[in-house]
Amino acid sequence: SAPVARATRAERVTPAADNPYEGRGLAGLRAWVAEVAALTTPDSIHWCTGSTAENYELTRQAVADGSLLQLNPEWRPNSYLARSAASDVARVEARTFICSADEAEAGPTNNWREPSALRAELEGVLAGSMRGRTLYVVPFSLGPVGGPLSLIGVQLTDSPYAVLSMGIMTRTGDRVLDQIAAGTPWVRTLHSLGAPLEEGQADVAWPCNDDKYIAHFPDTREVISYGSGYGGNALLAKKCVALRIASVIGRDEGWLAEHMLLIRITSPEGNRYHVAAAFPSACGKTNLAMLRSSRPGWRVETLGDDITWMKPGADGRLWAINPEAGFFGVAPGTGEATNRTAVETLWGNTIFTNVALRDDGDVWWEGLTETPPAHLVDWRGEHWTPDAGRPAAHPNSRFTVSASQCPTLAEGWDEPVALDAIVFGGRRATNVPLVTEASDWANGVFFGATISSEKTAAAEGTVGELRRDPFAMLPFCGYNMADYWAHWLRVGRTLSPAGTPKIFQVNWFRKGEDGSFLWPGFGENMRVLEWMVRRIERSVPAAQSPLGLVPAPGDLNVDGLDVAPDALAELFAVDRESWLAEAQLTEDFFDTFGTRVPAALRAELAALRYRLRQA
Ligand code: GTP
Ligand code: SPV
Ligand code: MN
Repeated sequence: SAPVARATRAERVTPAADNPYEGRGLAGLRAWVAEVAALTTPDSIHWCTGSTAENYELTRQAVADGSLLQLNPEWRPNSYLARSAASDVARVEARTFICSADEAEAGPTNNWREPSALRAELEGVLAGSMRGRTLYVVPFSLGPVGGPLSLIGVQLTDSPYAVLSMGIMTRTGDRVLDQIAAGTPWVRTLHSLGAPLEEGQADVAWPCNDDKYIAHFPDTREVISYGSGYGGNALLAKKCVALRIASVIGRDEGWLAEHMLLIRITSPEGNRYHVAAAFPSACGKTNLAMLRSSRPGWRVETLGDDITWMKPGADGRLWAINPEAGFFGVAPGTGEATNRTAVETLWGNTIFTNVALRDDGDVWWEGLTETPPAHLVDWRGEHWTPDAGRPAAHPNSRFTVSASQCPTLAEGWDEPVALDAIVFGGRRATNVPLVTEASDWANGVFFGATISSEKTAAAEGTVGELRRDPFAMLPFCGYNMADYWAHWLRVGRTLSPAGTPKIFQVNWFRKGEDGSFLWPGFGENMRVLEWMVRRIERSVPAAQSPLGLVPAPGDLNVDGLDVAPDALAELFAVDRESWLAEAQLTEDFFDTFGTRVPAALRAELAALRYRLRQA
């Protein structure tokens, strides 16, 4: 097994004394639940066991009360559609807070709030907020229960939808309670929809509140979320714990919590390689994680599609797991031609959110089929025809499904794997080449730190706007981003030279003058992975570009590919003037972090400018 071990309590930075509940076993958990119940005043408390019978009963109730719509079991067995409130469709970054004691520790990219002040504000809104509802206690494990890189927590929530989704996305239930009883440290997360029900008041299908808070207390490893029932705002194990809180724990314990997919590539020779890749939200992680190779003999298997934790092992390699147990994937654009593996994964046992409903009781979204059905009920519940002039599914509509249903799930997927490569990418219509290889770890960290990407529908805001999204972690890093870069550099120094993963940058989204994508993407991305593997194997040399190493002429296999030679040239074109302008923007960006920016990254920027200025 992998030479990685979990930090012991003694190695943890947070002393148990800071947390009045931790280390007291179930008594500590019960004390916290009682305190939250006294504040939020639910009608009842339900301790989730994670059993099939419980899942059945919760689902039955949700269908009965109209919060879930059962799909036609003939087409989609045990599958459901949830339609959210129109105002609650994505992560709310402006209402996401990092409440470290010291403002500078949260850094300029996070919204900081003074912890005790925000705690007091939250106590105000939480008071009585679960009236008329049930408080569910959901113990969860990120990573296999008791695994070497695993972390456990508990989510308290008044949302049955969150309970059912957490049951898919994480390992839940009694076996986690056993861990708490045994004294394992755990993370507290509290979630309220902020929609109390008065005596006799009828409920709505998607309760929520216009006032939202997604608050993180990194010093006490704690999350409080109020007002939203959607995705990363409400399934607190996911972005809140597995990224924002875990990134802080990783900083303190010497590991990394990343917004990355995780795959295994098998070459025609039968050699296996493990690759983690960070792309911003809705920029292709699930698709690459489920890639169907267009190249004979090459195979990709899925380990994870959104989050990867990685820790240096005693052997000098970087060991990785996917801490999740399911996929919360973007529906639009998922079809037979783009991601057949996802389509097959979704055969049943799936919760769909904000997709369209077909007349035959099945689901549909833009891109599932080329031609839309003649009539649908759209994500808002309104009649829809192809001439409606608006999408039938919300652009951030999603599916929630167990990883176990994925036909390409890698054997032993929940065991740690040693990484051979790390990939960074973004959605860039211009400038960024199809693939570039970093010269070393520090150069790769510079790639990660300088990602910019066009905004997508995964968060509220203007779609298409270019923004910096370092390591695809802009919305997910629980501490100062510049300290996080320093941490990456530090982790790199603990790896052995041979055990250090190669780092690459990719961009599947470059566009030609006519506005269409220059690269076919999806299964054809295998060609880029193939080149990476040949580089890992040291079986091909690379060519130099000012940005880094690129495929030597002929080394990127484009046999049988419908890409014109000038399109290929355009995919790798480096416009020095635009790149010098980008370098200036990078400097401006670095300056927002002041002296915390690691000197190694300043040096990388200087070296890039030097290379760009050479004729
Ligand atoms: P999150 O779950 O939000 O973190 O998103 P993600 O990174 O997993 O993105 P996902 O794979 O769901 O892709 C988002 C969108 O990008 C979908 O509409 C895809 O069809 C599209 N997409 C993914 N890969 C490619 C590609 O190689 N080329 C092009 N043109 N589009 C792609
Ligand atoms: C993302 O936005 O990166 C997602 C969806 O994966 S959410 O869980 O809402 O964060
Ligand atoms: Mn994501």
